[in-house]
Amino acid sequence: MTDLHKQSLLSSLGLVHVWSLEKPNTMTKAVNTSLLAFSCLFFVVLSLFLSVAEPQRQSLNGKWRLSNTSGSVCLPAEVPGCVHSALQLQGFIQDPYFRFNDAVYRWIALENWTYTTTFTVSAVLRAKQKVLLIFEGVDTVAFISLNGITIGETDNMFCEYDFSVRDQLKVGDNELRVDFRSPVYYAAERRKAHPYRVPPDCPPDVQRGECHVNFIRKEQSSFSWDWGPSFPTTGLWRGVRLEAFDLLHVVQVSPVPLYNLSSSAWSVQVDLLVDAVQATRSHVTLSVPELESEQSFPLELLSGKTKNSFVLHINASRQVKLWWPRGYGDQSAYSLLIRAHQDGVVFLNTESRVYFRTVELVQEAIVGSPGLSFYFRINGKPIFLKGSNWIPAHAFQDQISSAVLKNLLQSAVDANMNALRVWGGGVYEQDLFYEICDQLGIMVWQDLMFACAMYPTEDQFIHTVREEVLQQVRRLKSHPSVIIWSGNNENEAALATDWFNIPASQKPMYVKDYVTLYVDNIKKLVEEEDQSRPFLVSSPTNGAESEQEGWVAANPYDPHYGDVHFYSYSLDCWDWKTFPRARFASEYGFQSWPSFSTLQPVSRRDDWSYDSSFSAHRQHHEDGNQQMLRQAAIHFNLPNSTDPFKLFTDTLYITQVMQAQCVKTQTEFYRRSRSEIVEGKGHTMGALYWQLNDIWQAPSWSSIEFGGKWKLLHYFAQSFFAAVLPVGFEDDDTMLIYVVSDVLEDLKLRAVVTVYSWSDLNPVCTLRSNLHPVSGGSAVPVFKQLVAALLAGCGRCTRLTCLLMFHLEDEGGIQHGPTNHHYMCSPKDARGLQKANITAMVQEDDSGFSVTLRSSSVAPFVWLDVGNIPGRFTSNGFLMVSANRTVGFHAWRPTSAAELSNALTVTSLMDVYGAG
Ligand code: BMA
Repeated sequence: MTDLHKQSLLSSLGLVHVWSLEKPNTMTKAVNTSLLAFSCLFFVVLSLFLSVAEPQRQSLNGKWRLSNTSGSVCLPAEVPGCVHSALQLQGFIQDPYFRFNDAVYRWIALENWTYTTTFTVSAVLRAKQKVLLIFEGVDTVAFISLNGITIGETDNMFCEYDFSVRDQLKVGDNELRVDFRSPVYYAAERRKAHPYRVPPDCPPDVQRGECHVNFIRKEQSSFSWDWGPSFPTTGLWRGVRLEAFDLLHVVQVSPVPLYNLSSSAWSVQVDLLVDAVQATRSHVTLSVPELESEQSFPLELLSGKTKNSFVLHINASRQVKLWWPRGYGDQSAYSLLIRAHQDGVVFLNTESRVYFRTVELVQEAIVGSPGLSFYFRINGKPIFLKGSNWIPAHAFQDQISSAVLKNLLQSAVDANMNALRVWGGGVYEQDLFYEICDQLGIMVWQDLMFACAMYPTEDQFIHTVREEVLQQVRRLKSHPSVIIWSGNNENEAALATDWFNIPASQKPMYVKDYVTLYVDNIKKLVEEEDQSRPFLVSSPTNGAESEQEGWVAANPYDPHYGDVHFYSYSLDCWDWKTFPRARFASEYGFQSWPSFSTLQPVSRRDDWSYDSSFSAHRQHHEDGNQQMLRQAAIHFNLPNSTDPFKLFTDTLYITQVMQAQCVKTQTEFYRRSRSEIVEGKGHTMGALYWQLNDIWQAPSWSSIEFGGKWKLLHYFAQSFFAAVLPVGFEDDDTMLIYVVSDVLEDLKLRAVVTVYSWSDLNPVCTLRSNLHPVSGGSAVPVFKQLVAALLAGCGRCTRLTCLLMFHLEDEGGIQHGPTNHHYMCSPKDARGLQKANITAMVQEDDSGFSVTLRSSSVAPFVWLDVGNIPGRFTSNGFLMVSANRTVGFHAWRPTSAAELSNALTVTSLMDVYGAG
């Protein structure tokens, strides 16, 4: 074995030590046995050496002990985990999501809790020069002691903590103890100690939550939100481990791509964060072998943590494959190798992934419009962001499995989304979330975790926030999916539009605090750490214009600038004129109820009515349940069954129908506004509706129910986010159809409009527009006709009797994009619309399950439901204008045609109104 072999063996093991062994003497035949003996000796020495030299990692995850202060509750608890999960798992409490248990179990967050574990340390580990005790996530305020000696405190759920504990460790058994303070009492105390009010003090009563969450750095929605319960968690929510080493420990490697426009050259900035036992000067070699790029740099380590930054220039003669958002190209990645050596001996050997892509947030003047543009250019291409907003997938983070994450993110791309905003009231998501987004090409708008509140700016708070931001930016900046940092959710708007009744005389003080936190600290820090993507101070904001106005614009919702959040529950959502023609719509939405199969496991029979105290309890948005019905009643007859259970499930259905149609109308309006300026407004380049997922089983703005079931809205999103989409709408008395194209190539398309009567499955007439050129990435009108002329030309049609179906075709008659529809009246006024008799047959063949439907008449909003059998249909909630239609079903667990058939119900609009 040569020195080289020894080195590569060690380096392949990730070892990091200078070492030497005598070279074997020249061998002769006569010493075959001694060679064998030597080899054995060599491996003994080597393994001895390995055991001494090898850095050691010891996980402290697994079963710990948990107790409250009084000692009245003692139980085993899993780490990572939280108190609620442990109590539930050990049978101390029922499912916290069941009925009113959020209120019943309020006491849990008012207690102080202690986690303890005993672990054994080996002599080898104890002999290391340095041992770090690392907590990957502590939720939240705690004292930590090891063998009775206090080693540190924590106050931020979003920070990783490490403590140097070699001297406190014993060979043999050690006791580690984490004493948590009640987050609710801690927050209240901090408020009391603060010289002035930092609003809001408490959430609205309807949220049934806890107060002063803005005084504690933990998931802000854990004290309740308008879609979520109050479960202020406590626990070790990420892993705990020991890292023992003699030379150094690599804390983090963060490569980010940089592109030099003038020289058209790529480089990779690599930050290497290392914890070293002693100061060392050496060299590090960075390479991207696939791009034949390699460079060496001096490496200087101090004792303790040092960040070294290097810029590796990529060989200009090699073609770099880019990372593209979904729909625009591949998500290419490269391996980056990092090796450090001294005197020819490798002592650091690690690998990371690097992706090449550029992001620009373009805010520039637009001809014919006051204000500034606001759109993302990725790899030089303007890209319309289509998607939604992400909230925590569970109140108890430890219960979010990788399968749940994968399923939700896959559901996002299956609905043709290319972007998600990780909303600022939740958590910085786990690594896996961003890894999946990288792979799927989902662009992430990453908020920092501040939402709907003012925040304190005292030293201790700023200090912990700075550490949080530094750590999170370093952790996430290598992900190409993250395309923007945004400082907070709605805090500029809250201040500008006075959500909290701040007296005018005090406003400057709050503005000063705002600027201190988000601009002077956070923005500065993020920009120092990461030059590879833009930073926006808030969402919504006027962006560059807000900056001009001292970071708090007079109207952060101004559609001429930045992004907009827009909610209106009382105006008719079918009327696109009620929506602001924003540059970028980062939030808008409507509530709906989840389906019965999602509610059933957390409710009882007496809860199954829209007026039950359960239905009121789960609704955390003031007047939400009535708001949904009022919006639905604008266009639909509300369910009127005399059977109370049917009335309940029909009502759940009608809220979903309302939500889907509202969000469809609004999203289509944004998408068709991408190329136009109308009355100075337009060039909309983003539509992210509120919200993708749910935290529990309750009414909310989500398109996916807790558990993963798609609501009607999510099926609609599949169509309204299609790359090529026909959008139909009326402007005064004119019917228009636009082609919205997100594809890069130019197309030539015509609209084909088929007029149907509500009373007949046979079309009344078909109209075809001329072929129109449609440039890649544009929205253009291709069909325009006065409604009266259109109806008259179609013989027996009136607004009340007919509806339009339309799609796009190219020269060769090939359809591009989905078929869409336009109602000329509210379905409740439609003449001739009958109750459809729909039969369904489930079959299984090689390609999976299919359901063949037969309808006796035109049926709007045909909804297939297989109860609690997890999976999704290929389409659902559709308008049926033909007698037959077949849809597929992707099951997420093994099932059978018989099981599906038994569970299947089919509902369409007219089933919920009428006798019975
Ligand atoms: C927005 C979000 C959330 C909220 C949603 C619905 O303001 O940022 O705070 O849940 O509206 O009200």
